Amino acid sequence: MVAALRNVFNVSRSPLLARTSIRFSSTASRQLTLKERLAELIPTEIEKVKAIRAEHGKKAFGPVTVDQLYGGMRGLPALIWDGSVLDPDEGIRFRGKSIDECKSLLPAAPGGSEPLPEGIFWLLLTGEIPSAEQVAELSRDWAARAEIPDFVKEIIDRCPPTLHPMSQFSMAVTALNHDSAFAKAYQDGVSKKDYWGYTFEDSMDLIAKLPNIAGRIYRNVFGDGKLPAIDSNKDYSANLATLLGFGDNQAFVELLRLYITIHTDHEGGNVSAHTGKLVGSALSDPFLAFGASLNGLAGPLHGLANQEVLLWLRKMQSQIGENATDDAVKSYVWSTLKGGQVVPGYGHAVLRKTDPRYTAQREFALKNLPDDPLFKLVGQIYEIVPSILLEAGKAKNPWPNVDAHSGVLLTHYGLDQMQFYTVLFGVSRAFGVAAQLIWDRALGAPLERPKSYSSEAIQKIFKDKP
Ligand code: HAX
Repeated sequence: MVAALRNVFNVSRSPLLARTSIRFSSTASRQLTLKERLAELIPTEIEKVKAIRAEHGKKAFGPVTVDQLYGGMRGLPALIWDGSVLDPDEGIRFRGKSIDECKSLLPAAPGGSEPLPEGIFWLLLTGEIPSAEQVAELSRDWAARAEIPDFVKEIIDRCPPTLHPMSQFSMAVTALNHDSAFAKAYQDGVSKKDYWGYTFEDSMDLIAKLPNIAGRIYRNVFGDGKLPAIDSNKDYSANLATLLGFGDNQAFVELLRLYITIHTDHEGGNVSAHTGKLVGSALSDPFLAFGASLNGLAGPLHGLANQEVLLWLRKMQSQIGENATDDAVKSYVWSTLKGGQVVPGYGHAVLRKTDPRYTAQREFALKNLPDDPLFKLVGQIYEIVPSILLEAGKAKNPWPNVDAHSGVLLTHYGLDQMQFYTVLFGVSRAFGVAAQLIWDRALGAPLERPKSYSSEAIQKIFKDKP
């Protein structure tokens, strides 16, 4: 305890902490800020990793097959990330906690019941459940950092409305690198052991500025370009909802809290998380690293699938009508597969059961919009698609993933511009990528550089070997 307090005191005098909104206080009752708590945890974690490497570092971790080299590295053990772990059958656990446990343990807003995303960021970083006060302080801190530079506003305003919102989003996030604390500190010759503190500051700025960026893109492309101000008394999701024009709808605000929480992280190997980690390993700052993540998230096999699901559903409705029979839906699904396309929102590279993020959204829908026609269609499709995918015989997982459901909920509340859906996924994914970047810098993660082989080399290596 004494050591911990001494640690807090030392950290509070660091210039890095000068930018956090809680200052060191002599009152014993003040709770630690996220950065102070991290500063306490990092030395122990460094020792833990050292010990693991000393004991197990030279041990083999299972075979690698040639199929894995050609097959998108599926299942290849290659990364360490403690924030979340994905079990093929059970789905995601954030620091060991299931979505249901997060929903019951993480603080909710006064009068609300969904978890505040501020809480899952704390959990991802520390493995601990924050108090309501600590979460409220994060809301205030993010609101205080939310303003974006004028030149970033200009970049967004100059984009043609026909440019996909994800391209605008990635451009604006990349441009934030102009003010990166990490990039500046690196140029100034900062020591490696201090990297994490600057990465933390950039990550906090990144997350804080995303509502203003996302809101501006939304209002420019789909509205009149006018944006309300961030309210320093509101939580992150309430502010984002206000910027999008839905701040008065409490059910929508609650949906956003749940949405962001469950989309934050999905272990380390998915395209957006891994891209952020990879680019960050070159000591690119969090804005550059997360800009790259967004470009991966914008692909239709990853985050763009939520847009694709809605487009697919709308096309289905236009072809077979709104209250189509099961048989009509079945033949539409088959026509998708026979056309050489995927059924968006179904299948997964790791999961082998229904995605619990799908289930969490379904539970929200059952509570808040049980009679919504599109929700009913999603339920009807759930009864039909898995057996067709099984019969088609290719997909290893015939069950729905997170993207099969999210667009329907957003549409219900009037956010029916499906090209924007992946931007909301991107806002959420920043939490997981940022947490990973902070820990990577704290633990001194090296440059990522796996080995690639030519096909000729594979043939030579296995020549004469059965
Ligand atoms: N519809 C049709 N075919 C599918 C399919 C689907 N939903 N899911 C997989 N398949 C096919 C694959 O295209 C592949 O075909 P080929 O052998 O011809 O290449 C075959 O089944 C084997 O694929 P798999 O091993 O089961 O799946 P992968 O790990 O290769 O890919 C994907 C996982 C998520 C990309 C895949 O299931 C897919 O394309 N799903 C539809 C798109 C989607 O919903 N993406 C979002 C995933 C969740 C996510 O990341 N959200 O951000």
